[in-house]
Amino acid sequence: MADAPYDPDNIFAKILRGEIPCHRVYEDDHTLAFMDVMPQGEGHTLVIPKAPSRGLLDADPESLGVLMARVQKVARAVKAAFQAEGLTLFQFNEPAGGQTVFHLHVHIIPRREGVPLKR
Ligand code: DGP
Repeated sequence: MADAPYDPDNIFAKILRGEIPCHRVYEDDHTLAFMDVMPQGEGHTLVIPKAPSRGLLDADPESLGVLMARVQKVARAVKAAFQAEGLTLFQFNEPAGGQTVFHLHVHIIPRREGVPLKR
Protein backbone atom coordinates (compact mmCIF):
# COMPACT_ATOMS: atom_id res chain seq x y z
CA MET A 1 0.00 0.00 0.00
CA ALA A 2 1.35 3.46 -0.92
CA ASP A 3 2.10 5.86 1.95
CA ALA A 4 -0.08 8.99 2.26
CA PRO A 5 1.20 12.21 0.66
CA TYR A 6 3.01 14.89 2.65
CA ASP A 7 0.55 17.01 4.68
CA PRO A 8 1.78 20.64 4.87
CA ASP A 9 -0.31 21.15 8.01
CA ASN A 10 1.60 18.63 10.14
CA ILE A 11 2.95 19.98 13.45
CA PHE A 12 6.58 20.16 12.35
CA ALA A 13 5.65 22.06 9.16
CA LYS A 14 3.86 24.54 11.44
CA ILE A 15 6.98 24.80 13.61
CA LEU A 16 9.07 25.46 10.49
CA ARG A 17 6.67 28.24 9.47
CA GLY A 18 6.81 29.73 12.97
CA GLU A 19 3.12 29.03 13.60
CA ILE A 20 3.89 26.85 16.65
CA PRO A 21 6.71 27.73 19.08
CA CYS A 22 9.61 25.42 19.82
CA HIS A 23 12.79 25.44 21.85
CA ARG A 24 15.25 25.53 18.95
CA VAL A 25 18.82 24.43 19.52
CA TYR A 26 20.25 24.46 15.97
CA GLU A 27 19.21 25.93 12.62
CA ASP A 28 20.70 26.36 9.17
CA ASP A 29 19.35 26.63 5.62
CA HIS A 30 18.62 22.90 5.47
CA THR A 31 17.89 21.79 9.02
CA LEU A 32 16.15 22.67 12.29
CA ALA A 33 16.75 20.99 15.65
CA PHE A 34 14.55 21.54 18.69
CA MET A 35 13.67 19.95 22.00
CA ASP A 36 10.95 17.26 22.03
CA VAL A 37 7.86 18.30 24.06
CA MET A 38 7.36 14.72 25.26
CA PRO A 39 10.95 13.82 26.15
CA GLN A 40 11.83 10.19 26.73
CA GLY A 41 14.93 11.39 28.55
CA GLU A 42 16.67 14.61 29.54
CA GLY A 43 17.90 16.42 26.42
CA HIS A 44 15.63 14.58 23.95
CA THR A 45 16.15 16.52 20.71
CA LEU A 46 14.53 16.28 17.26
CA VAL A 47 16.36 17.05 14.01
CA ILE A 48 14.29 17.75 10.90
CA PRO A 49 15.01 18.81 7.32
CA LYS A 50 13.31 21.99 6.16
CA ALA A 51 12.34 20.27 2.88
CA PRO A 52 8.97 18.54 2.98
CA SER A 53 9.39 14.76 3.38
CA ARG A 54 6.89 12.56 5.15
CA GLY A 55 9.58 10.11 6.21
CA LEU A 56 12.73 8.28 5.20
CA LEU A 57 11.24 6.68 2.11
CA ASP A 58 10.14 9.80 0.21
CA ALA A 59 13.22 11.92 1.07
CA ASP A 60 15.78 12.47 -1.65
CA PRO A 61 19.12 10.77 -0.94
CA GLU A 62 21.18 13.96 -1.16
CA SER A 63 18.98 15.64 1.43
CA LEU A 64 19.29 12.57 3.66
CA GLY A 65 23.06 12.85 3.45
CA VAL A 66 22.94 16.46 4.62
CA LEU A 67 20.43 15.57 7.33
CA MET A 68 22.64 12.83 8.77
CA ALA A 69 25.64 15.17 8.82
CA ARG A 70 23.51 17.65 10.79
CA VAL A 71 22.29 14.86 13.09
CA GLN A 72 25.93 14.08 13.87
CA LYS A 73 26.66 17.76 14.58
CA VAL A 74 23.64 18.13 16.88
CA ALA A 75 24.32 14.76 18.53
CA ARG A 76 27.85 15.83 19.44
CA ALA A 77 26.52 19.07 20.95
CA VAL A 78 23.71 17.32 22.84
CA LYS A 79 26.11 14.69 24.21
CA ALA A 80 28.42 17.40 25.50
CA ALA A 81 25.65 19.65 26.84
CA PHE A 82 24.00 16.86 28.84
CA GLN A 83 27.27 15.12 29.76
CA ALA A 84 25.85 11.92 28.30
CA GLU A 85 27.70 8.62 28.29
CA GLY A 86 25.91 7.50 25.13
CA LEU A 87 23.15 8.40 22.69
CA THR A 88 20.05 6.63 21.39
CA LEU A 89 18.69 7.62 17.97
CA PHE A 90 15.20 6.74 16.69
CA GLN A 91 13.58 7.36 13.31
CA PHE A 92 10.01 6.10 12.80
CA ASN A 93 8.07 5.68 9.56
CA GLU A 94 4.29 5.44 9.21
CA PRO A 95 1.86 4.61 12.02
CA ALA A 96 2.78 0.93 11.97
CA GLY A 97 6.40 1.97 12.49
CA GLY A 98 5.56 4.24 15.43
CA GLN A 99 5.46 7.58 13.56
CA THR A 100 2.98 10.14 14.91
CA VAL A 101 4.17 13.37 13.24
CA PHE A 102 4.43 13.00 9.48
CA HIS A 103 7.45 15.17 8.69
CA LEU A 104 10.79 13.32 8.56
CA HIS A 105 12.61 13.58 11.89
CA VAL A 106 15.40 11.92 13.84
CA HIS A 107 15.23 11.62 17.65
CA ILE A 108 18.45 12.05 19.62
CA ILE A 109 18.32 11.01 23.28
CA PRO A 110 21.31 11.41 25.60
CA ARG A 111 21.85 8.28 27.72
CA ARG A 112 23.55 7.37 30.95
CA GLU A 113 24.29 3.89 32.30
CA GLY A 114 21.38 2.51 34.29
CA VAL A 115 18.90 5.28 33.33
CA PRO A 116 16.05 3.79 31.27
CA LEU A 117 14.08 5.73 28.66
CA LYS A 118 10.71 7.11 29.75
CA ARG A 119 7.85 5.64 27.71
P1 DGP B 1 7.30 10.17 16.27
O1 DGP B 1 6.47 10.69 15.11
O2 DGP B 1 6.69 8.99 16.93
O3 DGP B 1 8.72 9.88 15.89
O4 DGP B 1 7.35 11.26 17.42
C1 DGP B 1 7.05 12.60 17.27
C2 DGP B 1 7.67 13.34 18.42
O5 DGP B 1 7.34 14.70 18.29
C3 DGP B 1 7.22 12.92 19.82
O6 DGP B 1 8.36 12.49 20.56
C4 DGP B 1 6.62 14.15 20.44
C5 DGP B 1 7.11 15.26 19.56
N1 DGP B 1 6.17 16.36 19.40
C6 DGP B 1 4.86 16.25 19.04
N2 DGP B 1 4.31 17.48 18.95
C7 DGP B 1 5.29 18.37 19.23
C8 DGP B 1 5.33 19.78 19.29
O7 DGP B 1 4.34 20.51 19.06
N3 DGP B 1 6.52 20.35 19.63
C9 DGP B 1 7.65 19.60 19.88
N4 DGP B 1 8.74 20.26 20.20
N5 DGP B 1 7.64 18.25 19.83
C10 DGP B 1 6.48 17.65 19.50
